[in-house]
Amino acid sequence: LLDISWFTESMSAGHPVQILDRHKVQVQQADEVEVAVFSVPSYACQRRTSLDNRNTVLTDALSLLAENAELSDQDGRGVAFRRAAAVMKSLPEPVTSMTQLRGLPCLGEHSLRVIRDVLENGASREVESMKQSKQYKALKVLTGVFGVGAKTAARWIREGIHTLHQLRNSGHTLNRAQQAGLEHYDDLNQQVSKAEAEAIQQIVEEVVASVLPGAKVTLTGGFRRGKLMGHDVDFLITHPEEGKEVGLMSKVVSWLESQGFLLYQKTTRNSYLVSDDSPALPPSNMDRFERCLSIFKLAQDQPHRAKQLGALPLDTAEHRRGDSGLQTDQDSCSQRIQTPGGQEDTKPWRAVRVDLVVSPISQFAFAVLGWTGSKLFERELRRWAGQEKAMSLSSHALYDNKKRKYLQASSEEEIFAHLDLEFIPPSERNA
Ligand code: DCT
Ligand code: MG
Repeated sequence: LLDISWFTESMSAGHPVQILDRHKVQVQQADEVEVAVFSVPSYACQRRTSLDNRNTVLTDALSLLAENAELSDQDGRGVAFRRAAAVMKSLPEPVTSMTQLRGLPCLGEHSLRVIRDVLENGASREVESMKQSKQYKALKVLTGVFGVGAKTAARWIREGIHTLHQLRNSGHTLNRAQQAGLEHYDDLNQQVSKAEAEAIQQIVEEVVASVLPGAKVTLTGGFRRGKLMGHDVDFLITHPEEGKEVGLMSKVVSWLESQGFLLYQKTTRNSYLVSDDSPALPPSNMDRFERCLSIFKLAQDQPHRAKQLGALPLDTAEHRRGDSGLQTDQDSCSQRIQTPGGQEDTKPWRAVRVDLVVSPISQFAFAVLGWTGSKLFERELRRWAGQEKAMSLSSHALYDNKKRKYLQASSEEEIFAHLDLEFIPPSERNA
């Protein structure tokens, strides 16, 4: 359970060692001061990481360095800082001294330097000066526009564009996503609450039930891991009968569009085929499902309405529809969400990023595992599968490279078992 060999050899040097729990051992040192020394397994998918982070100052610093590396198109450095931050997130207690970190995995020289600075000075000088840098500020502002990635932002910065005002006046032709991103910039850079996510879930469930009875909607992403806030809302839709889900996305999107719920949407088709002789893995695990990236128009009082709705008995569907404002009649719907007088600050709706994904039931367990996150937890699951088990994991399938066959699973638990991993519930995948 605990790998403390490094520790007993290098540190305890004859002092009594007491195992406290899975991630901590206590050493009685010669001077009688007790220090908790942490021990964690090296892959994030072997660890339980709840939302109760005891080291937020350290993880915020490391996460900012990770973000800056990703925004600067340095993914390798980004992953290294993400891994270091994830190790700190999994620790059961606040770190108070560098000795406690001896032998922990994923802490490179640079991360250790940052941690030391925070422990000794309360903040990392490198992180503080990065936050103030013109380059970082411009990257944050520009990639904050939906549809703008690190490469585009870097190109604009090289042309001297650092602000939204400069972007608007640059004469650049923006694509449809970027135009919507600029238009709804403030809303999309404001966090989405759990109540707002639930309100959108209610709308999505209603439309899915009406176009394909029996289809199931699952809230995935950060909200499934128990987060109270997120940058978007992620849904996975399936039907218990294989094949029934075909054509579902276009019907759902048409309905939402006709009711004025979508400010922007882009749907991509399912292009994944399981072939008999090869794993047929997509280049990324994200892009082979039928998927709709959208910007939802959510009425501001929708969370409140959703709560009221939830309290009503099931047999009042007719009544519910009238009460909730989820009319199937276009006029009444658009009336409800139109801006009276067109004043921005009083607009009774907000824009929210919503991702809809449709999966056939045969791939559902892999899809729900792949879409629950966190991003690092997913990356580590795939790395574990490849490096430790000679398997290829995606959000469609698991392929055993030695046995040369796909391993079937109808639940997340079965996938963890195939991978020889202890099951980690969604609320403990917050790496
Ligand atoms: N995902 C992944 N790899 C990516 C992008 C996403 O594995 N490159 C998975 C993990 C999380 C899930 O998809 C949803 O993605 P996000 O919405 O970006 O993540 P989140 O955890 O839901 O974050 P937030 O709460 O901020 O929305
Ligand atoms: Mg999300």
